Amino acid sequence: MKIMPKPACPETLCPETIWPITIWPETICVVGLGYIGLPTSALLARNGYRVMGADLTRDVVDSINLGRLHFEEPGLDVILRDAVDSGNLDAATTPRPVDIFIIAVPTPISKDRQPDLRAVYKAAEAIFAIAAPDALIILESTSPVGTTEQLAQHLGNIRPDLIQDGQPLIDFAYAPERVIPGKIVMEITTNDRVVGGITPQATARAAKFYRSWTNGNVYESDARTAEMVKLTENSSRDVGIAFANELSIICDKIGVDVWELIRLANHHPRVNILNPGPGVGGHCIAVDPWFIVAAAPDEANLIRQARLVNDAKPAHVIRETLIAAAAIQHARVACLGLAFKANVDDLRESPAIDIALALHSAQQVGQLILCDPLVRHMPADFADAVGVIWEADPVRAVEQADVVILLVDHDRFRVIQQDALQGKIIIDTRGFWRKQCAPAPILR
Ligand code: SAJ
Repeated sequence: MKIMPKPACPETLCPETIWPITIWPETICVVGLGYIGLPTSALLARNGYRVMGADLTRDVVDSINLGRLHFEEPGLDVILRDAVDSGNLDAATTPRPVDIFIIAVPTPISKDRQPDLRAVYKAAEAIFAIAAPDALIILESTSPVGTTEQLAQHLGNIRPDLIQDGQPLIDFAYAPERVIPGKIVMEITTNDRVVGGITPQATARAAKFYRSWTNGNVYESDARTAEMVKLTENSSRDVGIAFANELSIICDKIGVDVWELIRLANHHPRVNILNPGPGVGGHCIAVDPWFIVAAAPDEANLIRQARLVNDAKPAHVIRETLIAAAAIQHARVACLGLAFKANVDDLRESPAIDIALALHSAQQVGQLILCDPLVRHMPADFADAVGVIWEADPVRAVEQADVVILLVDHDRFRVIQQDALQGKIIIDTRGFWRKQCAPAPILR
């Protein structure tokens, strides 16, 4: 692998790459090469930065060094391959000393719904061990308010030589990622950013860095506010989805078509209701609001309630499906879509998986057929499930079913013709067919 020498000035053109780009003098290390860290690394490399990525998983590192993506994300495969071929990006299992470190590791919640920051601290400690004075450490992982300040305090425990007059010699800033899976390449480049350092100098440095390679506005604040901005964005969306999900349950009870209801209500100039679904999945919206609840349990009542409403939605879908299945002897139920949302292959925290698992163990279901054209194999959750059919082709999945439950609105399901749905019970949790055709073949 070619390693580009650190250039003397940012005007140098890189002859090795296909991009007519500027080479930036600062070197970057991104710790955590998942859904955020890898696209960030590849795009930084494309923008002329010399980037090394660090990830604990050997397979991930090996596949990146071969220019291969280890998850699906539109448009990223080519960018990654070019970044590696250019010599601007390589990966290893441990970080190397650089000018700017970015932490992009997962921050899940524990069983008792407390933020689990072990990966952040592990990444930070690996960085502390090698960091030089004047390094900049940017935390991008969604984190509870105060985390960036706490990391700066923790530096003294690992590297007392990097503390002078009680202050860290390293700059620390928080700059949350805000990109949506499925559109990551575009959104990393164009979304506005909020950047907050623990000092004005750290804020200014981090802001300058993001302005050098992204096109959106970069808004400067302090670390605590930037941390809360991120949690607020995802909580706002969760509360909005909870409202839509609650409406859908109310509508099922009172016999109103929720999609028609929302379509009409949204014609009001100041109403914009989101879409109901089978529940909220993914590793962000279903998790981050709990960080606010953990910090202010007596105050965060609406935020907690929204989480509970969204978490309860899969049970409602299961109930509805079992009522439908009970009307048919040995009912064959096809679940269309297992990912946590449309057009991604990501199964993490997917309500569709929970629903499919519950249907598999229900006696009303004679045969369960699973279909997700973006997920290549039967998910591991069903490894021990006897008698479940994995069907890659949505048309064939529908053909075999008495009850069709649409759990994810993948574009690939558009191949299913209206005629194919005739005579079947359709449970359309996303309003997929409602949104794209009239009259809709909804039977509930
Ligand atoms: N969903 C609905 N109804 C809707 C919108 C979404 O049921 O109207 C469901 C989806 O199907 C999915 C879940 O909510 O199960 C979350 O999907 P999403 O598209 O709302 O969000 P994520 O988790 O893919 O990404 C979110 C984004 N946050 C916001 O839109 C405020 C993204 O910008 C963040 O960067 C990301 O979380 C993150 O990493 O925090």
